[in-house]
Amino acid sequence: MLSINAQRLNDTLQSLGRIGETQGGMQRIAFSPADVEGREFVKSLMTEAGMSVRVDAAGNVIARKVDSEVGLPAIGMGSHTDTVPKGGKYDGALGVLGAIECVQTLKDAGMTTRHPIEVLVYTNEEGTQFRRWLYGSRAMAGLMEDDDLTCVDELGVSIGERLKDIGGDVSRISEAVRTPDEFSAYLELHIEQGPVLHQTGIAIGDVTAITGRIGMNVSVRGFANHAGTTPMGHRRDALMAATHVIQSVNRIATDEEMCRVGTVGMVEVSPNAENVIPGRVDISVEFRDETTERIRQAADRFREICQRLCQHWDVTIDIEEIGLASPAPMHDEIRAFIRDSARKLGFSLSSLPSGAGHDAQSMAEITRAGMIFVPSVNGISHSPHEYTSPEDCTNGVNVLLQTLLTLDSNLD
Ligand code: HGY
Ligand code: MN
Ligand code: MN
Repeated sequence: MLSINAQRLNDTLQSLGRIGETQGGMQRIAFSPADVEGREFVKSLMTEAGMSVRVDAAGNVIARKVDSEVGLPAIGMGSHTDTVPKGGKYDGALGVLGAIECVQTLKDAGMTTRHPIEVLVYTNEEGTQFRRWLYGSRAMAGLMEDDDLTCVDELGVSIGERLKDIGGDVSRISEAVRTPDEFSAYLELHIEQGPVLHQTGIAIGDVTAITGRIGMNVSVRGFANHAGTTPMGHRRDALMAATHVIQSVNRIATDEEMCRVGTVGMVEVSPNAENVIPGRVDISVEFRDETTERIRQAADRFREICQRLCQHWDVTIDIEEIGLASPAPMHDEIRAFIRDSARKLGFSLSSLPSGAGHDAQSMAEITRAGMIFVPSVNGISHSPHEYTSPEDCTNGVNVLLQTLLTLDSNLD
């Protein structure tokens, strides 16, 4: 059975892992010079694998290989190369480099496919910039919202400017939309980013569904005043109120179990001086769950609590919803092919949901999508301690290759 070049895969993973690497972890933030360098490296591998490469208006890198003129829809594979701040080397990178390794392996073996193959590298999957996560894949799936075209970052630079840095063009973003007839299926290989596979000693995960997620920006406004002269009873302390807002996010997900997880990842205090009572606090809030209604119920409960806190602390609390990624079940037919491939290769296998979001949840809107997971050691991810062994990476890419080949011979 055809198998990939494990050494070459590991080499490319380590090479990409050196681009944007810092003492504290990976910093290949979307649109940064390191992101651009990482994209150029990946484009060079795509060309070497015999693919034609282009960048769409949303900045997505699209590599394509057509062996036959029959004109079938493409089989897509891919992921992202941008990272979170202080992130790991495998999140996204494995899916992109694994897909390229499959195409290179077919080329080395002189094998052709009935379907065109596309390898896709999506823009700003993490949403670290502009807080617009799954940006490129949502553009491809026709899921752009107004803010996606007009947002500006913390330096006041517009998304239009940033897209130009990676070859995109916000004025033509509708041209990035792909239609269902262009794809026969989409596969994404990804590290699990959770503990299940590693804890149970299972080699391959067949993903059942990808979690939904709501993101909100919460601004708590009080009144900045002198820390020494303002009596405790006369304060409108935005940070004191914010501590209760933050506690409520945790309580909604834990004690009240209204959704699977709730997280506050960013807090910005203003004016952030030790002798000034904080006048304003900006907080990021996200809730995730397998169903939209539970996500909505958590968000509604959160709004209710914030209303009460306003009165108690004499502050105002503005809640801006900045995005909702719908939960996405993976396609049964594609999942069956993934499980078959894993069994044919003799790997242990289990089916599990994804607590992380992925570009596959955008692609599931336009084609049959499936995801393959490999273990994350101790379930750690979005951290410099993120690690998946070379053997597990190789296993995942071999399952990706076998699934690609069976889809190619069985679909259409
Ligand atoms: O945040 C996520 O779920 C993904 O890693 N972008
Ligand atoms: Mn990812
Ligand atoms: Mn991630």
